[in-house]
Amino acid sequence: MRGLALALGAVCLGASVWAEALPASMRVWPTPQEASLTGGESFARPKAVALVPADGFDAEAQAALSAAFTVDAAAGYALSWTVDASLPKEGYALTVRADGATLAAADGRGFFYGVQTLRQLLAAETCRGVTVKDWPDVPFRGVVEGFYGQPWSFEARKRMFAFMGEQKMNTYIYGPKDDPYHGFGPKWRDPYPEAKGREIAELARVAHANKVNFVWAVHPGKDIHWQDDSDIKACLAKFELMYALGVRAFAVFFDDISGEGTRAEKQIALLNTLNREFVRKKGDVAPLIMCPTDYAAAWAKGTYLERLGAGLDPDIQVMWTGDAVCADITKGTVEHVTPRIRRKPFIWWNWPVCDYCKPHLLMGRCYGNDPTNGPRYGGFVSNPMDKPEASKVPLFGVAAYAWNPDDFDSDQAWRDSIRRLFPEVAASVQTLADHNSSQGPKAEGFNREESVAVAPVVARLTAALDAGQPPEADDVAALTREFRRISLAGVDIVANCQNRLFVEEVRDWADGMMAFGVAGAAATQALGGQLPPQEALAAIRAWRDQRRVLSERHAAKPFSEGIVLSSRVLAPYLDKAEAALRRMAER
Ligand code: 14T
Repeated sequence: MRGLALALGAVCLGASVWAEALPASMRVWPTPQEASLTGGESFARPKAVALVPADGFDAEAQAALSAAFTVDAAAGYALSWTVDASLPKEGYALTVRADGATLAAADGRGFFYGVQTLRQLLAAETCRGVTVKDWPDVPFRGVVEGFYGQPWSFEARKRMFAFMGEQKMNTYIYGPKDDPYHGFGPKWRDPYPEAKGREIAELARVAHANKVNFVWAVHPGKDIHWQDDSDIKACLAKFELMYALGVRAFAVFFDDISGEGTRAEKQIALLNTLNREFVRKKGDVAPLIMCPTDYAAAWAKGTYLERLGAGLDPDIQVMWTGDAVCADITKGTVEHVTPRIRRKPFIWWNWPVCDYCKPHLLMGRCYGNDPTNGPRYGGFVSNPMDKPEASKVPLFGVAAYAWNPDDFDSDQAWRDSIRRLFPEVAASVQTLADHNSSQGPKAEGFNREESVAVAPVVARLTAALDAGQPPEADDVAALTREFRRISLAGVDIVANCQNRLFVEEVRDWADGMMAFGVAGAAATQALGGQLPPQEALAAIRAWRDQRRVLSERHAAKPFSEGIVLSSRVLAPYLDKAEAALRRMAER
């Protein structure tokens, strides 16, 4: 929409313009496709709303409305709603005036999303007249719990579904590698133990209450045998069990396997049977999704994808991670895969997953995906960290990108996500996120940016060190200040953050920030001649000792390793500074 927004300029405030023009307190995320201020006086936030007509409104939309406002037939502020079948799927048209609001949509999700927008527009104490026309550019948007390691907890998933509904994400795919009943081993055939089955039923229910499709994935390929149809029957039987628990969406994964399970023709036969004998016959089940064995261009060398493309029923969705396992989703990678699989790819984006770089916290901004790809995607889901609350910062950006890729403002989404998720400690969480986003060297071509604001300062300081020249005083002051910010941010988060589940997840990193920041500030001051090198070396030693303790503490948790802080810019700087300070101390 960007070009249009610029062309129409003053006539209609396009979405990207409007995001800047409105106060942060009135900003809507994900950024709507079309929005404009309608002028008129500002008005006080209505606390009570009368729904007109009172009956027949989408049940989940009504629950969302009741969560944000007092819904009362006698209230002076009316929300009038009508069905408009001409509006796009999941889209809505919303007008907010001083004396009331109108909402039109073609389907339940449209009404639900309209209410989510209304809630944000009326969040500030003073409101303005606005009209919004909005719809998603990508039909399926969400999360694939598809990582190795500690699966998310039952409680964490339910909280995630509420967050996803607010962010207009409609798809959650259940596929943790370490749930043996999902598969990736022989147990995929077995029914869940009763208590686990009840949890899945409750998860499906809570997902649906937030307009999220709960997609249950099976991963049968590690030990599947194709000699007879017994494993096809086993798969159908497992789907029936999951259906009985309330699951209405399914996927089959064939990633990260070798041997028999990888055979394209056999996979096609299984998928088409599930599609024809189960999905289509049920009538109330969402389109089947499959993750191919060759899910990235780096893997896909033979004719496997072409065979899937020709053989799979056209209503089966096929996943794709890009040119590599972890990669930016470029126009090129989508254009590479689309003709091969003969359908739009359903993107499995491997960010911010950290199962391959466990000591790192990935809290950076969402960036790198092509803004024009929206119409080219069948779906877009993100594989997150094993830390669900911390993942909400990256996922907020993913939700905004997937809803409206060409109006996506990466930096704004990142900063707003932190302000909205952690209002009482936003500056400190921003500092944590500023310096903890890189996966370290293991990410190869996909290493995320980190410490962006101070990176040039660090570059100048290390260049001076290498040249044996004294550092600039301004650089010393700026970096010292940033290290001090870091040392206080961790303490602030642990002491004051109201989301204690988040604190639990990031505790070992946050606890390290004090000693790390003190060491960095001391080292920088010593390089600037403001502190004896011995004192800075002692602070660095104290940080290294503490990191060992915190790493051991963290590694004691299941599936965990140690912790690493600020691996891309600041930790290498500290190593370099330490070596230089040793030489200074010896003189
Ligand atoms: F299914 C795929 F799209 C996929 O990404 N599979 C796994 C996934 O479970 C994991 O979370 C992700 C990130 O580590 O990458 C895939 O797993 C791999 C990838 C590798 F390149 C496992 C080992 C590898 F060598």
